[in-house]
Amino acid sequence: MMTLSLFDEEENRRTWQEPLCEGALVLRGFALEHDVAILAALQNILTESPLHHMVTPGGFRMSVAMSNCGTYGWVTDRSGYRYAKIDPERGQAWPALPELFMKLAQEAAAQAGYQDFLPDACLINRYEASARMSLHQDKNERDFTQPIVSVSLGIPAMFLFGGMQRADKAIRVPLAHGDVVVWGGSARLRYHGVLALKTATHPLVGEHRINLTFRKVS
Ligand code: MD3
Ligand code: FE
Repeated sequence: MMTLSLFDEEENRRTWQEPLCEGALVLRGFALEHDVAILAALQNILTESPLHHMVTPGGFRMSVAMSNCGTYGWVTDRSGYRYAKIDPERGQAWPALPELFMKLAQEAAAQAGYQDFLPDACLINRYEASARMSLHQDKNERDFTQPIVSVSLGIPAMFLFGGMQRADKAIRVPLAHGDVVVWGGSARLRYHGVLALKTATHPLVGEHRINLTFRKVS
């Protein structure tokens, strides 16, 4: 049987690849040609598992609304941060990770040299104006040699990319609709965050920014 990859016809398309540092590769506009399909798939996921402002272990409501798809979902509440197979809001498994999402994440990871990336979690973050994410490390996953792939959609944001310690100076990286970043190698454990978003409107997404992060949790 012949299988056609979504990307076969675009094998030699030009992508503006921007290495941020060792291990971090920015693929400008990588998700652009699939934006409508990604947003349609997202709509279905969010109908099943709605976005929700979770609470940090310290008791603060997050300004970013979140949901997940895939085998595992990232959750936080008063008892801590963790990955869970069950959406605590519904007491049911998270929606499946769509084939289109898997292909996109794998194709991006491959561009950065990760040929066997098989994400089992996709965290969906939705920002509105003034929403932000403070500096943190992603370290609830088992294997830090696995990259994280992030996809930005909607209104732009200023991403903060720091060092191995919270106090290290952070550089600012603008992320726009369609940008994909592969975070591997030594970038994988660097502190990062997102500055408060400015009010803006995107023709497809409206007044929001959506960020998908694909992770191999288990
Ligand atoms: C660098 N999300 O969900 S995506 C997160 O834009 C998160 O919503 C931000 O940080 C957002 O945990 C940033 C870019 C990103 C994601 C994961 C990383 C950068 C990363 C993990 C390690 C290093
Ligand atoms: Fe993060």
